[in-house]
Amino acid sequence: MKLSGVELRRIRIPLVAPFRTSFATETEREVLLVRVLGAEAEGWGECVAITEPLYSAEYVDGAEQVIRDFLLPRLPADVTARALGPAFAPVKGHAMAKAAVEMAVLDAELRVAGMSYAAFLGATRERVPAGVSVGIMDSIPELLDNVDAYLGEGYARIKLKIQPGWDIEPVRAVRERFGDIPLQVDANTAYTRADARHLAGLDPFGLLLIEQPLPEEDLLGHAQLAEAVTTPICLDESIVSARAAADALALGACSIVNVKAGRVGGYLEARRIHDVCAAHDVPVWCGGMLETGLGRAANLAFAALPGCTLPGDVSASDRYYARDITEPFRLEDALMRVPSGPGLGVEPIMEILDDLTESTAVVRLGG
Ligand code: OSB
Ligand code: MG
Repeated sequence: MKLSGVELRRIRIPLVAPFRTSFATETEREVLLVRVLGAEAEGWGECVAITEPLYSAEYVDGAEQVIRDFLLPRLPADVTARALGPAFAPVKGHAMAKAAVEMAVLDAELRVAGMSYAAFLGATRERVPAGVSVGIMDSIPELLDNVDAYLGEGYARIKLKIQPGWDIEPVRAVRERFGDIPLQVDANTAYTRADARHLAGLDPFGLLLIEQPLPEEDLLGHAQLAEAVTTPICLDESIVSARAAADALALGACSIVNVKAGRVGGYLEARRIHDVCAAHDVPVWCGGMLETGLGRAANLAFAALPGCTLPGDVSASDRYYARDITEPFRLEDALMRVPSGPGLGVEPIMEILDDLTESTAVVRLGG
């Protein structure tokens, strides 16, 4: 596929409510969108990097610069998503930047081929259950009200963000009020190896998993923690590639894997991680980064793979945004429908998108 140019578009989109994690309180997302302009089709990609380098080393301004200065000049004249891995390999890191370009190229490529993301990835379901990630709140009553509302809307699984000082008590309160619901927690690296005994305090609550308690680099620490607690360990930040996933499993650092295509350089690598985990009978679920409808469409395709046996952080549009940039995704009878049209199966609504756009730059390519 020959491309005439690539548009790098920055939007700012308000969240319906502040989303507080151990590393940031987000009230809006600054999103970088990548639009590839092909002769037969265009394609859209969404970069999941956030404003500041607090989740991982990447951040949105850096991702934009890396795409413009180091990735676009490396695009083959006749580009396919499969060719991007080798073309981008000399550039170290910057998985979210690479993933955004891959997502757009794959969208365009699949539109030309008349194939959906879901079919391309090997999805086996048309609908998937939805989990919801619940931020840190100012009080337990506020948390319980939020969880109550999400359960009422049909979410199949609740994930509580935790950090030191907001962990055992919120979990206890949710269990006491809502009983045996599917419940898990995410620490975003907020603990240390010295917290093993404290984290074992979560064991009596029968959680599905604890996500990323220790720093990204600390695979050995997670393996040691897995010996000290009965709650299954799930890794998010640490799983930066299929090789990292295989290493983590070999070390016993986790028994469940969160996959985010952005974190691992794109959907092709995400699919490889899914396959590594499936070969080890390790459950996978699709993580989220508060994506707009574009990123959500691709996440839903991934969440429909056979190895994604736990509900993902793939919630309805209105959990994040009052006005999404695509037709909103909704819960239908407590399930999310996986897009089936060519490519992502959704397009941005240009009036809304233009309204939210802060800047647009077009890079012309040789083709
Ligand atoms: O760790 O899963 C995470 C959002 C931003 C950065 C990191 C994470 C998250 C979420 C949101 O938990 C999940 C979602 O998109 O619903
Ligand atoms: Mg996480």
